[in-house]
Amino acid sequence: RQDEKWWHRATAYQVYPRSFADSNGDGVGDIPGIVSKLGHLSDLGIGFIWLSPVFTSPMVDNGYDISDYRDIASEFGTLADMDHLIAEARARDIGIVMDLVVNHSSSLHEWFKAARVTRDCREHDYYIWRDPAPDGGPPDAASAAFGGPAWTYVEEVGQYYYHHFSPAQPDLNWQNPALREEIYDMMRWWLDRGIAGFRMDVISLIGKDVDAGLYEEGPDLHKFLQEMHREVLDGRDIVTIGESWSVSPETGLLYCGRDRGELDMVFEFSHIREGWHPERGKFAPKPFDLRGFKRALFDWQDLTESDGWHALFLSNHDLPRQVSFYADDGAHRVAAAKMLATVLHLLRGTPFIYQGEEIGMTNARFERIDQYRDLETLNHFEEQIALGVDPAEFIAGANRNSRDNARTPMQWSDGAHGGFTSGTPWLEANANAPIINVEGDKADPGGIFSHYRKLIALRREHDIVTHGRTEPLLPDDPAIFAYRRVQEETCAVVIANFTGEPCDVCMPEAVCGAGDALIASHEPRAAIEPMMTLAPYESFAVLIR
Ligand code: ISL
Ligand code: CA
Repeated sequence: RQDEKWWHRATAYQVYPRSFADSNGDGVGDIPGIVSKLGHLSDLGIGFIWLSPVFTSPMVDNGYDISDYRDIASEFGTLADMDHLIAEARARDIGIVMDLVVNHSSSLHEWFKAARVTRDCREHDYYIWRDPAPDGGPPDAASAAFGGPAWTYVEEVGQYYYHHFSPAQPDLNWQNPALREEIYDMMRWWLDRGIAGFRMDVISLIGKDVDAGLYEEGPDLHKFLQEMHREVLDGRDIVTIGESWSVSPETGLLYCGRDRGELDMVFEFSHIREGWHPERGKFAPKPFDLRGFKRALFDWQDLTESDGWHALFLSNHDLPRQVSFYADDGAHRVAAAKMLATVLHLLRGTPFIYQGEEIGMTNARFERIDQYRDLETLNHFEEQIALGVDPAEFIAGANRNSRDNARTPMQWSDGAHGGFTSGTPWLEANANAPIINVEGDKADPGGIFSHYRKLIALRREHDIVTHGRTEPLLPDDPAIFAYRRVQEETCAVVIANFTGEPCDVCMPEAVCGAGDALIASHEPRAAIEPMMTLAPYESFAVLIR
């Protein structure tokens, strides 16, 4: 295939450095720790790592607040450590994709430090400033994503600056061409060090027009992405993934259409939002509806069938553990983890695994607010309690959807703190680390790791997994996730029971037939029969020629 890129056939793995592996016992994961675990990742068979931010940062938002884009946070290591990681990964055919956080910087970045003392410097205009309202208050009523107003006043300059996230994350002014050139130059500097691409944090926000109240997918978004492509990305064999909470099937191909000259794919969240309460947000409970979830994923399969590309994921560092959120982290945990992997990895696109997912790590189940570390959870707790919400109800919601669920230390062994650190971890390890850990799971041929390894190999070995068309099956079934992939005369049928009960499935005649077992969570199945009974969370795929 002439137009095939390396990342079409690769599976990605997200490393959240703070929680991955601590090499020096200070309780914080680091780059030498990642290097020490590359064997685990190459065993799994992944093609590239998405590395959450490792740049110099005061860590108000765990590195999504960068104070020096050209250096490494001292708690994570040095630039030399980073170069070493890039080289060691490359030696195992693994690319390193870095996290580009350029909607905002840290308030401790040199640019902002200069910008906040006088209006008469180049850097002042690198940020978004507005005069106070006539009453001295903020220019408008916009609120910030992590709580409180989106505007903060700075005495010295007599103006407010805009921050979509916390006050420690002032938004960069993309309208300023000199600022854009600073960013492009920094991107080229990293690419020249040999990285394999960028994951672009909240990139859909950079074209905003704050005066018009347009933040997501603002008027200049695609103009800037095209400029970035021309200035930095064009002609390099890299991969780019933009994060967008607002992208829809209507706007998806504007980012990743092949002739657009923008990005290769986008992380879109419509399937994730299906699990959130539409008005009360992520901390309020809502029953999961498989039909809406399937519709969201199939819509994107459809959208990317002949243009663009689908970034496939259920988990990341901002989301709960998938086995806890969508399925069962108790009695059926192993089958449930395999089922989620099967349905996602056999879709068309590039799958992203979040660290620990490959062994079925679960939500944290903390009991007290002081066990949490994430500013989003802590700020929302304050706000909600002030509004009269019962603390126990909030903790229940946080146990379901707090970002810290994904951030507890990686569970490597049954040792103290899951073998993550010899010291005291910055966030408590999950109490189930003695039972759920890499060593234990890998020792089991029926374990989750080995299931992931097979799925990753299937994508590399079978053209149909990489390129086949996707046809939803039983779209209205509330319990079964099924589809088929089709390429010329060949098809692969994927069927999964999304429930903890045995389930009878009635398959359309046209997709039935005998073939080869591709993968199975229970007894291998080599045929699709008109009537089948699936065990709780059973999943499998059959290749029919
Ligand atoms: O986590 C969220 C849902 O509660 C989002 O609102 C989140 O802030 C959004 O996904 C943007 O995320 C990205 O940018 C943030 C950072 O905190 C996240 O970790 C990052 O993935 C600000 O840089
Ligand atoms: Ca450390």
